[in-house]
Amino acid sequence: MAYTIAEKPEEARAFAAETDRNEDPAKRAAFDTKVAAEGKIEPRDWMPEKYRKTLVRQISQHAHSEYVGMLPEGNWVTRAPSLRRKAILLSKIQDEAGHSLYLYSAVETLGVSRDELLDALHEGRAKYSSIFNYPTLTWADVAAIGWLVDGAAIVNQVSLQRCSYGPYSRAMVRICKEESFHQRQGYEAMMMLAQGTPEQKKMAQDSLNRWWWPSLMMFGPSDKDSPNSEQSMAWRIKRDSNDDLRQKFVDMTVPQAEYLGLKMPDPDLKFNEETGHYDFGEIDWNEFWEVVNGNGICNRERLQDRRSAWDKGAWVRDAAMAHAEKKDARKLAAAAE
Ligand code: FAQ
Repeated sequence: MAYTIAEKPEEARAFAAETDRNEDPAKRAAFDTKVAAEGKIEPRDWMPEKYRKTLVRQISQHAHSEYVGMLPEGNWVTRAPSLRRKAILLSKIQDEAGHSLYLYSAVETLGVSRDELLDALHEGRAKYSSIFNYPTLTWADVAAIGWLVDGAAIVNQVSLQRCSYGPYSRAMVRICKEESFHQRQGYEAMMMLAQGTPEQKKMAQDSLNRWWWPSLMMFGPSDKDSPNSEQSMAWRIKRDSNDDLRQKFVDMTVPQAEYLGLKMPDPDLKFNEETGHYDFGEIDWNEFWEVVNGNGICNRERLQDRRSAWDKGAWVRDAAMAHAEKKDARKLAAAAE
């Protein structure tokens, strides 16, 4: 169902008309032309209010995902099996924090402050990716997150590098480079387990069994049930549909599992010679919506941990502000001399 403004101009115009009836038609036309010509919309450019709101929604959810996404892996920093693994894990988690910062900055360019965004998250009003509400029970889960979760994130984010909003698209370019390292270290860690002792191989298989379906859910609801896709694709915020990206991820990952000698937990998974893609079983959408709506295994714990980290970090923020104010005052005094 993937289409673009150029292919479906009437639909794109219908969305546009809905956006804001009071908007200036000349500005609107310039915006549409720029988007259709693959130009980037920048923070100071005029944009329809609905376009701005859609970006705030998606980029903030993405930022929160990176921010909450540190927690499941953070659970294993003190128990990593070697110093090398610990160093890799620490640096990966630090990268995820960095990703959330680039993304919060991208949302700030749309006129929403970081404090507002974090308040919404801490008060349970904001969404973040369902995947981070699953527990990390064994070390193999850290490997599975790198391989599958970062793998799924890359498929989605490579596509978002072509997003029509400049700051988001540029953040994606840098994030993808880092995620690609994350995915490779996860696959390598999984390979060590899959080629290890029978217990290690069992641990790797158990981890794949638990993370496979939630990873497929990361791509969001099926296209037919995705209320935002049509408009976001018309505006070139999203460049590929949820189902198309999910299929891409399945096609890419199944051979990787075969190479590891692991079995995908899906009896319906089968290569379709006609389509050239893997057919796969039905996703449990009931589980997906339960997790999205706050009832996953770890939703409450994740929010509690974020709130607690925020409260414990208050003195650091206060100290940084006091230092910045002192520096500014010194600069002012020096300028007045
Ligand atoms: N979880 O109409 P659509 C990472 C919501 S980063 C929770 O299809 P849309 C790095 C959706 O927000 C992972 N909610 O929505 C890492 C919407 O709710 P709303 C995050 C979900 O926006 C790795 C409603 O359902 N990546 O992993 C989910 O067009 C390892 C209807 O859905 C991004 O955020 C879900 N899985 O498409 C970090 C990528 N799916 O707002 C640490 C950017 C859907 O209407 C360790 N985002 N919903 O109330 C996107 O590409 C899109 O926003 C989608 C959803 C594809 C996620």
